Amino acid sequence: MRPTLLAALLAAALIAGCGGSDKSAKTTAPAPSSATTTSAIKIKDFLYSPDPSTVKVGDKISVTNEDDAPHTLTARGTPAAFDSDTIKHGQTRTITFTKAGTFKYYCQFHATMSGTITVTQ
Ligand SMILES: [Cu+2]
Repeated sequence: MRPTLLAALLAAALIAGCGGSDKSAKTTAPAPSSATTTSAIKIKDFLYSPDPSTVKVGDKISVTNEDDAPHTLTARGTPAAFDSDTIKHGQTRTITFTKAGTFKYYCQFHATMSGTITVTQ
């Protein structure tokens, strides 16, 4: 009886398989391209934007200060992994990122200003 039962089950499975409406296979969306990287950070109203941001090792970011007060974009830690130096109103400084990792940064003039940047390989 066992073989018969198996055959019956197989037949049932085949019928079920054939009878179904055509469920087209779900097309898998292509993986999103690697996270968009930041090429510019704006400082306005004592805020860094965008924040957090992402770059790749070797990338540059231009930092523009739209406030009247001077600012910096300086990595926390000693020695700082990067430092824009003083950016006055309307000025732009370029930072090149040479070390991978996630870095917190701040403004040397305004302790409340801070941000995070991730540098990927
Ligand atoms: Cu500042």
